[in-house]
Amino acid sequence: MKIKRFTAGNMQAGLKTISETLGPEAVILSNRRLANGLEIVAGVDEAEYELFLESQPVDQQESDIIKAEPDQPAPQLDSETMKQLFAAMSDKNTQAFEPHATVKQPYLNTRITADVRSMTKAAVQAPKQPAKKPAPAAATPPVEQAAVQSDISMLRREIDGLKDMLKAQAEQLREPAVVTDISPQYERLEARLHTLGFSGRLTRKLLAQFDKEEAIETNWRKTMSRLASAIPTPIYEPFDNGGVFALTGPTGAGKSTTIAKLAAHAVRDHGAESVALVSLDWFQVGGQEILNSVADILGIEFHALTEHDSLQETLAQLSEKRLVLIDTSGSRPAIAHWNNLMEDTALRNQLRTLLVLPSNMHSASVNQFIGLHARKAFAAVVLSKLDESASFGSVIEPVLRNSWPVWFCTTGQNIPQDIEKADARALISRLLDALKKEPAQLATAG
Ligand SMILES: Nc1nc2c(ncn2[C@@H]2O[C@H](COP(=O)(O)OP(=O)(O)OP(=O)(O)O)[C@@H](O)[C@H]2O)c(=O)[nH]1
Ligand SMILES: [Mg+2]
Repeated sequence: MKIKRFTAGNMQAGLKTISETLGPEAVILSNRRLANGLEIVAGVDEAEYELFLESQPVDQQESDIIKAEPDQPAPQLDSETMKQLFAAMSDKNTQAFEPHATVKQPYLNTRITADVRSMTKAAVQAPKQPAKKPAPAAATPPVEQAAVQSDISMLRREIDGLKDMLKAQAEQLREPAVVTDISPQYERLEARLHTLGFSGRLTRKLLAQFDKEEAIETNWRKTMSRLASAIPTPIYEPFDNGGVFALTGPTGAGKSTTIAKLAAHAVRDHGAESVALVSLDWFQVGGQEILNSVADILGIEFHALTEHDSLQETLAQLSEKRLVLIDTSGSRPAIAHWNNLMEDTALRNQLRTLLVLPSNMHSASVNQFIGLHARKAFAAVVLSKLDESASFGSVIEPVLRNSWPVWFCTTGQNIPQDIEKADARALISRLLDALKKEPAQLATAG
C-alpha cells in the first residue's frame, strides 16, 4: 500500500488533494487536528495507484509517496523494571487469569509478596507526564469560547465527513454481488475465503471485483488489499490523549486481562499516578479481585463499585487521571445495568466504550451480544485471543458491517506483553497464516 500524509485547512480540501495525488481509490487511514487545520493520512492499494499514475501526466511526483511502515514501533516492554515486575508476578498472572473452569482465588492481592509490591511501587511512581487537569470553565473569556465552539462544530463536520467515507467504504463490501460467470479460479478464491471463516455472503462481496482476465494471485492480492482497506485501524496510539474507557464484551472475552495489559502500558508510559481502574463487575464472585491485585501491583488507584455506588461520582473523583479504565461484566444483568447507566447523557458523554470480541466468536453470537445493548455506540473494537483462532473471518464480518475501528489485538494471556496496537495489514497477514495451515487450499489454486 502507498501511504501519504496530507495537511489541509478542512476535510473537503484534504479529500480533493488526496484524490488528486493518490487517485480515486485512496482511502483515509486516520486524521487529526492541527493548530491550523487537519493532518490526514491516506493510502491506496499499489495496483490501484499504478493504474492511477498511468492515467496521469508524466510529471506526477512519486518521490513524496512513502511506503507503509509503522510510524512508531509497537510498544516493546523492554524497560528493565517492567520486565522484573512482570516476571515477578507471572505466576500470579497465570493463576489469576486461568480459564473459567477454575474457581477464582479470593483476594489474590493478599498473596503478593511484599518485595514485589515495594519493587512495583518504586517502579511506577514519578509519572513522566503530569495528569491533565480540566480547564476551569468560568475563566474562559467569551471570545475564546466562541473560537472553541467554532472549532468544535468544524471538528464535528469533519468527523461526519469521515464517517460517511468509512460507511461508503464498508458499503462496497455490503452490496450484494451478482456473480454471473463463475470460473474455477473464482471458486478457488471462494474456498480460500471460506477457510478464513468468511460467510458465503461476505465472500461474494469480497470477490465482487474478481477479474477473470487477471491471474488468480493478482485477484487474491487485490481482494486482500481491499479487505485491509476496509478495516479501520489507528495510525497513532489510541490512548494518546487519555480519557475514560469502559470495556464491554461477552463473558470470558478477555476484558479484565486486556484492562490489566492496557493499565500496565499506561503506567509504563505516564506513571502510576495518572491511571485508575474502576470495576463494575460485582455480578460474579471474585470478579473484582483480579483487577484489585493488578492495581495493587501497579500502584494505581482502584475502585470496586457495588450496585449502590455512583459511577458518575467515582469518575468525578478521578477527573484528574489521564486514563481511567472501567471493567464491566458480560452477563445479561450487568448489560441491563450498563444500559440504565448509559441513559444518563452526562455520564455517557464522559466515557467511550470499547467492545472486546474474541476472535473465535461467530458473527451471529456477536450480533446477539450487540443486540443486548440499548445503544450500539462503540468507539472501537479490541480483537482478543488472536493466538487462539487462526481464521477469524467470522468476527471481522460484524466489524466491517458496523465500520468499527479495531484499536487493539490481544495475543495471549501474558500481562502486559500480549497486546498490540491493531494494524490492518498485520491482521490480514495473520489471516493468511491460517491458509498456510491449510495447504490444500493453496495447492488447488494454480
Ligand atoms: N489465549 C488467550 N487467552 C486470553 C487472552 N485474553 C484473555 N485470555 C484468557 O481468557 C480468560 C478470560 O479472561 P478475562 O480477562 O477474565 O475475561 P473477561 O472478559 O474479563 O471475563 P468475565 O469478566 O468473566 O466476563 C482468562 O483465562 C484469560 O487469561 C488472549 O489474548 N489470548
Ligand atoms: Mg472480567
